[in-house]
Amino acid sequence: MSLFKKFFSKEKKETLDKGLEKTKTTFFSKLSKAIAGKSKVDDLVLDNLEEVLISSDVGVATTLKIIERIEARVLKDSYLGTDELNSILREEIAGLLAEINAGNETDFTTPSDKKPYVIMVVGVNGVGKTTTIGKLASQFKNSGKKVVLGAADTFRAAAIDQLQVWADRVSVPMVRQEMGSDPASVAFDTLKSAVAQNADVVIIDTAGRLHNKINLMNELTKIKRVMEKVVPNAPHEVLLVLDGSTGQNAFEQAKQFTKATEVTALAVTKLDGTAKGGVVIGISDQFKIPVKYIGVGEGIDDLQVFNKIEFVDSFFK
Ligand SMILES: Nc1nc2c(ncn2[C@@H]2O[C@H](COP(=O)(O)OP(=O)(O)OP(=O)(O)O)[C@@H](O)[C@H]2O)c(=O)[nH]1
Ligand SMILES: [Mg+2]
Repeated sequence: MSLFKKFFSKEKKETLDKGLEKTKTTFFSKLSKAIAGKSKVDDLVLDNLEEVLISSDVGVATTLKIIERIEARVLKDSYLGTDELNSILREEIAGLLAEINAGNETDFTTPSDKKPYVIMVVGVNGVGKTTTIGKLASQFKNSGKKVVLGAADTFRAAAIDQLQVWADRVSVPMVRQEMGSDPASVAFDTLKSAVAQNADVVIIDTAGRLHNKINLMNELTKIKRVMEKVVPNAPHEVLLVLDGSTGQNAFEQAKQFTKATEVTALAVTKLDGTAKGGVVIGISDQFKIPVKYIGVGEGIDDLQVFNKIEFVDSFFK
């Protein structure tokens, strides 16, 4: 590994540590209350631990899995001290995530055999789609990729301008039309332009809010269909953005979206400033769709490729 890369890994780690600070402080203070006055991991401690995990937005199903694993260890070892609980939890959570066939990447990359690689970004309003696109564009550009953005959220004029601000900031071209124009037509133009420019990556912003949910899903389907006409198999990635600070709500959105449209990757944003960061563990465990990115701040560099080992390391540091 080059020195340069090491330097950035360290930066990445610091950003992640800082981003997860609130989640960690809250979690470990609850945990210490849960084991106060107890030296042995017994049923009561396990009950309390279950409550701590659930209230930390890890999700019921994933919490039960973790508790079962610890229960099995208690049975096997017959005595487990509460002073070991931290490291046991760490091992069990790491073990659970290790079984998932995702979260192994560390760098921002796109497959070079798909050119342009088309990413369509979806999610309900306010979750951080446009911001995530800006951050992604910056990362891809830094890694030498030619990026084109498409402003297919034509529902609000401000949405187009907001993406334009990011495009200017990152210095990448953006394709836009008037507010109210057909989003599928914007997507079509964007792909045409990307092909003409020999671009490597296209990222398409979409509306999070329409008159109703059915309209929204129909629109997403239409955008997808039109893109395929320009680039076969596009979009290669449908990235669902979830607001991590909404905890269980993020789970619900993931369920609803994945039912209605084909989602291939997840981004969980706003993990900074929330105590609900445990949601990433639950979402990783419960959805077959991989968590690919996490948002840990509003800044341009505050998007990270989700890596489960780094995440657990930072959580239990
Ligand atoms: N703290 C923090 N804020 C974030 C993060 N990601 C996005 N935001 C903020 O969340 C707010 C909404 O982000 P947008 O990118 O506009 O969300 P959107 O999904 O495009 O919203 P609509 O266009 O209304 O559908 C903005 O104020 C962002 O700065 C993050 O990782 N951390
Ligand atoms: Mg937006």
